[in-house]
Amino acid sequence: MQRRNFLKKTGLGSAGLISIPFLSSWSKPNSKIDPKTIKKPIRPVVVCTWNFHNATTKAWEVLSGGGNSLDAVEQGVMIEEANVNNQTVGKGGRPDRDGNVTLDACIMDKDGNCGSVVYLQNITHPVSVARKVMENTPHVILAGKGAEQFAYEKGFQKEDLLTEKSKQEWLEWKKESKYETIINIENHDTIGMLAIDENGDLSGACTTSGMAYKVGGRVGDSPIIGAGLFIDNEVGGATATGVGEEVIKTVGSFLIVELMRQGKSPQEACEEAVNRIIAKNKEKHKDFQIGFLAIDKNGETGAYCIHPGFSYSKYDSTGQSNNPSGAFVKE
Ligand code: SD4
Repeated sequence: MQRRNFLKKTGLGSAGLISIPFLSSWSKPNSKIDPKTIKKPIRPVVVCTWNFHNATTKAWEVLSGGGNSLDAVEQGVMIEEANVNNQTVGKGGRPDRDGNVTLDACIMDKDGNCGSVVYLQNITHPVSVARKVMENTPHVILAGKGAEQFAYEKGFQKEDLLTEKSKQEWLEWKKESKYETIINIENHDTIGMLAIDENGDLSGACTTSGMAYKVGGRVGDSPIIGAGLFIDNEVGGATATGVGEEVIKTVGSFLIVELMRQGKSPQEACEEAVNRIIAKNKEKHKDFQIGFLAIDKNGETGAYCIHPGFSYSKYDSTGQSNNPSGAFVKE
């Protein structure tokens, strides 16, 4: 609504129609594009999973200052990695069943370069280690001790990530040691962020401490390129939150980007990805939360989830909003 008003005010709505170069790469050679359906791209723009306003605010600072989308998503998600009150990301994250906080993160740029760390311990900013993997090594993924050693070589400091709060909750959990996912509590708050800078280039990042009290060694979808995050600068990007096992099985973020390439809107693509998961888990899906968030090259966004409660934060030139695109909850 806010954006519509802005477009009206600035005359960028139906009047300022322009052609979009990327369309040429995925439209069929003989297909006719109605110029009336082509809107001026919204840029810069940033979106992230959940209500992480501080994270989108930081990313927006970078973008509105002329910064690129890669710096924006890295610096944006770092806010939550350092936020000890977020018990699903970075420092303060809930530990695995043995009391170890193990982090997963990845980052992907406009050229399809990507870096990822899995099962990383003692480092508050896994996304920045992932970026170093992308930029300073010929590899994509570093795991565990090797990733940690690499981080120290790159100057990252060793820190104890287990806060007193998370420790006490874990000790409480240990009394029963019963593992079950709890919708909207235990698997909540992973941050996946997607941004388009003023050049129209896309980047994304995703970072998490994963499922609370997971089996030691477990890695979720968040650091897996194509599952927790995927970016294609010609088409758009997608990211996921929730039960990572199900997202990995459907390669959810890649699926959404490919569906957008075939012409689906971000909203339709997210719905299709969620519905495929539901179709494979006719009863089981009632017990888990999964949310997808997507953006297309035009800056249009969409989101969908299995249970109510999923939200996302968005920042563009019209300002900041939460759940901006209306209903997206699958009951
Ligand atoms: C995982 N997808 O490790 C993550 C958890 C998550 O909000 O998204 N939490 O499976």
